[in-house]
Amino acid sequence: MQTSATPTHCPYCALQCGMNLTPVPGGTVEVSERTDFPVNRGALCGKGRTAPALLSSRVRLTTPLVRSGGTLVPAGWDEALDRIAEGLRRTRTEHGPDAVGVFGGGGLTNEKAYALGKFARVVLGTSQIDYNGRFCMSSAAAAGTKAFGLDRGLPFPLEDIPRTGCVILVGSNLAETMPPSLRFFTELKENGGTLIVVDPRRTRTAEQADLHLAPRPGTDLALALGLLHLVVAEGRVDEEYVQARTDGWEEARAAVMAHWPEQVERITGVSVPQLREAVRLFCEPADAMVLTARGPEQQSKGTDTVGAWINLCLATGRAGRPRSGYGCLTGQGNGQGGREHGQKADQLPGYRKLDDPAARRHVAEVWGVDPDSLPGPGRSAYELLDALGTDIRSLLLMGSNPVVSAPRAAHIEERIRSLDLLVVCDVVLSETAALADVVLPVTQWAEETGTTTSLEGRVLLRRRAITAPEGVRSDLEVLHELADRLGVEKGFPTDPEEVFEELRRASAGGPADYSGITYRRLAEENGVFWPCPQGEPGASADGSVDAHPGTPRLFLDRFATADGRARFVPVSHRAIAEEPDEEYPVLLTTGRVVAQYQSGAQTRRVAELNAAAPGPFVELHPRLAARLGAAEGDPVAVVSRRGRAVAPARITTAIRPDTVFMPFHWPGEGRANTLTNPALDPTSRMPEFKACAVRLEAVRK
Ligand SMILES: Nc1nc2c(c(=O)[nH]1)N[C@H]1C(S)=C(S)[C@@H](COP(=O)(O)OP(=O)(O)OC[C@H]3O[C@@H](n4cnc5c(=O)[nH]c(N)nc54)[C@H](O)[C@@H]3O)O[C@H]1N2
Ligand SMILES: Nc1nc2c(c(=O)[nH]1)N[C@H]1C(S)=C(S)[C@@H](COP(=O)(O)OP(=O)(O)OC[C@H]3O[C@@H](n4cnc5c(=O)[nH]c(N)nc54)[C@H](O)[C@@H]3O)O[C@H]1N2
Ligand code: SF4
Ligand SMILES: [Mo]
Repeated sequence: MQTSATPTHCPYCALQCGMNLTPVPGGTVEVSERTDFPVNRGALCGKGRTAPALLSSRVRLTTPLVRSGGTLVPAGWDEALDRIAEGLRRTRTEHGPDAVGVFGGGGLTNEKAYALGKFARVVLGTSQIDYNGRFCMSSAAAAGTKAFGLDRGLPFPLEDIPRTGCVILVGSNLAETMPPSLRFFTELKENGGTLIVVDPRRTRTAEQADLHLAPRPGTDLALALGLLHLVVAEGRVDEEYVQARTDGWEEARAAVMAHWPEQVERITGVSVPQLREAVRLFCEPADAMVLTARGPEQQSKGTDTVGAWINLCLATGRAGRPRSGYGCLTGQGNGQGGREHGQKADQLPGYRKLDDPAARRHVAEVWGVDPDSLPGPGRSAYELLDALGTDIRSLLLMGSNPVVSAPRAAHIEERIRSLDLLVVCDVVLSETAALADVVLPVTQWAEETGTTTSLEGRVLLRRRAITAPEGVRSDLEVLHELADRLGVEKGFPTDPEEVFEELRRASAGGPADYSGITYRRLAEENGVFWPCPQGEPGASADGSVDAHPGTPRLFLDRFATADGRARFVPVSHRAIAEEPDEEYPVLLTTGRVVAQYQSGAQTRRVAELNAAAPGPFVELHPRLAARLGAAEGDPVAVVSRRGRAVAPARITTAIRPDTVFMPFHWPGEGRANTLTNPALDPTSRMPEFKACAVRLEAVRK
């Protein structure tokens, strides 16, 4: 047994905190501080600290399961893989290649995301692939691409935050969702900068703010327009910057002028003096930033909303400059890399577009296939899940648990149940895996090597620290075996470094260019920021070719558009898809708590985390609770047009009286997504997780 510590990264969120792992008896590891990684400098949240608990074979899958007579029973690998191959082949023969769907995840390493996308296009020949990142940062990605010509969540490292003058943090509760990152904001304030938090709830993050704006959920677009209106009215536009570095200001300005502060106050509930104060704090210092997270993004107008916040940055000259800029706080462990290498419906590796003939030619050549054989763009995540059992008859799922995390989840669960064949690769028997026809047990972070790309755009090496238990195989091995059984013997290596070498070539010349990055460099340099094209041979001291230093800061000289100028997007406010009415008078918003991760499939299996956050709840204001006659802890039913959920009341003045909040980490009666509205953003196809109309009912005990 290896006994020395292996430096690696956390399996959970996009901060990708560094940690050291030392093997201990019992097939698991001990976590210790890894201080050389600059993002967390050794600090970890409870999830990262307890992650090894899931390596123990008691809580995880260690043998394939196949459905037999209605129940899942243990099976050998060959039997399970043969059954999958046969089922997929049958679907394709009977219904065509697009009847097979693939669903991936932003937690998968770059190598897995790349291999999964290639598997769908080359082996299955299906266009029907998408992933859970669609539910995550897709609106910010769409808005960033429109405005800057490129989507990299943060165009600068987190270490720039303490050096700016003001940060507006829109709909992020990072004190709970990325706790070690709070340090950057504490340092900002120590340096004399100010923090503005925009959240309908006074969260732990909002408590740190110099100014907390608490808009009605789903009104961030109006809020941003109101602020920009005041910027114009108060003569705070940076005309020189707008002239030199942007296009489209006249149209955007015209759209903004229709949004009067008084009207914005009526829509958002944020008072005009507060709007003025926010503009003053944002505009007075030489530098400032806007950072968005899921609050404003998970809306049926998320793309326009983020566009409006970007407009605010552009009009005030706060983008593409040192210490100033717009950024999105990406969420999942590989939320950034997972959106770059081809598991998205419209995309090829290197952040290339599937409908771009040159991109198709380039990638087809790397894959050794005819460009014309590559399918076109497919459906977005919700649309794909909604088509299960109708157009799509079989689904291969890797790295997501949609029974808990998809909007309108009862309907999606029904769709999943109506499939001819569901295959789930997972480390545990998630709620979705429990519905599968075949479940394959796979290796996890500490048992396999791979790369992830953090929210900073920093490509990192996650290293294997221990040997996986007997009976489990890696996702790459699964794809290799299935490809082989479906007649593609070459092109699906099981060694992650070999996959990465191919990914480098496939991404070369694309927007997310990794061609200058190698495993060796990642090990030596503590990560490399993309784009990192391959240098000229001999350019580096040792004569190797990988000499490009990587790109920690983007857009300083020019934006990534054809002419180098950023684009304003003219946007106007519109209502949420489902406004409250007499029957459903209250707004529901959803989100996270610190001790649980996502659908909870992993963290609900960790005793310490479960003790800290044992179940769902409905957060509501005392006034709403009084009207309902509910006391703290009483069960409350929340009813929407999609269904009904019940959870204990958590009464607090920290939330607006017209809004209730539920975390989405639990299945069953308290499942928040039973209620949520799948109204989609027209551009990003993001569902409206953050606002729908509900009514509350007291539940007799
Ligand atoms: N503990 C924990 N950490 C995580 C995760 C987890 O599940 N658990 N998941 C990871 C992932 S994938 C992601 S995407 C990130 C998400 O990280 P965050 O975006 O910080 O998480 P959320 O709690 O979904 O939403 C943030 C805040 O948005 C607010 N909000 C709700 N509606 C609105 C609105 O209309 N406007 C505005 N401005 N705010 C609103 C909520 O009150 C909430 O406090 O976290 C990552 N880290
Ligand atoms: N109401 C509401 N719903 C939401 C959100 C919200 O704010 N509100 N947020 C949305 C967002 S931002 C996100 S990102 C999604 C996330 O929701 P999900 O997509 O459900 O994400 P996870 O719970 O992380 O699911 C990952 C699954 O893959 C497994 N897994 C982990 N690592 C691996 C691996 O390497 N290989 C394989 N094969 N499996 C692995 C885990 O055990 C788990 O079962 O939820 C979305 N749903
Ligand atoms: S903040 Fe995120 S990356 Fe860091 S330890 Fe917690 S879950 Fe892991
Ligand atoms: Mo996410």
